[in-house]
Amino acid sequence: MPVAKALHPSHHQSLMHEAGPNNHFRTAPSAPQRNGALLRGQSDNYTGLRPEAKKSNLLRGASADLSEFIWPKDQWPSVPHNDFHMAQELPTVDLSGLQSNDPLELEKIAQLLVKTFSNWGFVQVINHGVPTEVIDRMQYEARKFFDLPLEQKEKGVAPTSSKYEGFGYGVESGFFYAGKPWIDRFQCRWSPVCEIREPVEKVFTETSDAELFSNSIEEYNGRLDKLAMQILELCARGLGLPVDTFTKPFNGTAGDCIARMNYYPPCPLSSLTLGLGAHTDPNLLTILSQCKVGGLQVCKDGTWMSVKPKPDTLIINIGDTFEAWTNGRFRSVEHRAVVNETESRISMVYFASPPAKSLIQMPEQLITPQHPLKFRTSFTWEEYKIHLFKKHVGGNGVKTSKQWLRHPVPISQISS
Ligand SMILES: O=C(O)CCC(=O)C(=O)O
Repeated sequence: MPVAKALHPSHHQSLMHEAGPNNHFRTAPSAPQRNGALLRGQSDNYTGLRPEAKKSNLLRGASADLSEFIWPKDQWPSVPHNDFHMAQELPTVDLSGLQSNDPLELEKIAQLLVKTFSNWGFVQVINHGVPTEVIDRMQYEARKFFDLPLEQKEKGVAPTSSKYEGFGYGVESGFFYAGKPWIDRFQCRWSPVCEIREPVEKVFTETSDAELFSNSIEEYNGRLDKLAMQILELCARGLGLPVDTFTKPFNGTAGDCIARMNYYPPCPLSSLTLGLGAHTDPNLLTILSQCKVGGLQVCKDGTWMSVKPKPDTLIINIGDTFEAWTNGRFRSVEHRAVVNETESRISMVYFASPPAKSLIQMPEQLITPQHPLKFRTSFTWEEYKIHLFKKHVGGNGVKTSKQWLRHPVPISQISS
């Protein structure tokens, strides 16, 4: 099987590889060549766009020639969405031992997770306990939602400065990076209070459709609450800490958690744009499932790699808060979403964080001569969130806000 090492954009910006029909690699035309027709047809409003894209509110406010979606050249995807021929693959951990409760099995899984979170910041898990039907139903309902006419979906846009700001249907402008992202979205607060039903009831004309959609979100995310707690316990175990180290602040609740659905319609500018720019997640732990179309890319030691969609597999990644909590033992790693010209893609993302006011205290055992203190020893998610939103300027805002976590002094001594 041919193996190609993905090139970092700064190394080879114009060289693109695509998997050919027989899995051989051929050099794809350069981005301007591939997208030339669209660029030349600038006066021809949105020709070349598929109906799925026209149905999305990503075009709201965009100028007719789509140039707002063209990102700076150094950020053009160097690896296409379906190039999975990487020298290494994101490690997979089998969680079936979780059901057995056998301490030896649990220890084995815990060690694997710790190793993977330390090296990659990401892991794929199988036999995770979330039934296939629950994931499939969620995917199906999400697709049904994004397939609705735009004017219908826009009934679920939260008015700015309402308590739902940033939630409901649509992408808030804060997520603009160096270019406009090719993405459509629905998100809601999942806990402490589930705020899904209000926007959903406005969107669907049939009450039964609203019920089905809301029920599937509740079922899916309820399962992920359980999985998130199991992963946190395994992480503590694997780091040699009391098993409840990372779950204690949750105090039996599901914490402060967001449920998001991303929709990336086919994009005629796919080699010049991104669905989501490179970013790390600010929260504690993220659990993602993607449909059968690839698009998630993880930056492994400076090289972008595509994560191949696999049935029944969930992807878990460490957020900035967990990186800080573990004094950097776990890595919060940059990732992004690339788009493609022919197929729409859905990803469903669950963002877990401890309850806003619970104290996150770095375990002393994680500060050693080999691992000197690099992050704050104590903070609350609320404090970090306030800082994040104050400084938030899209993906770059998250990057600079991350510095706030890197103050290895007690919070009381830091002026914000
Ligand atoms: O769609 C994806 O695969 C990535 C989603 C993501 O990173 C996000 O929603 O923050």
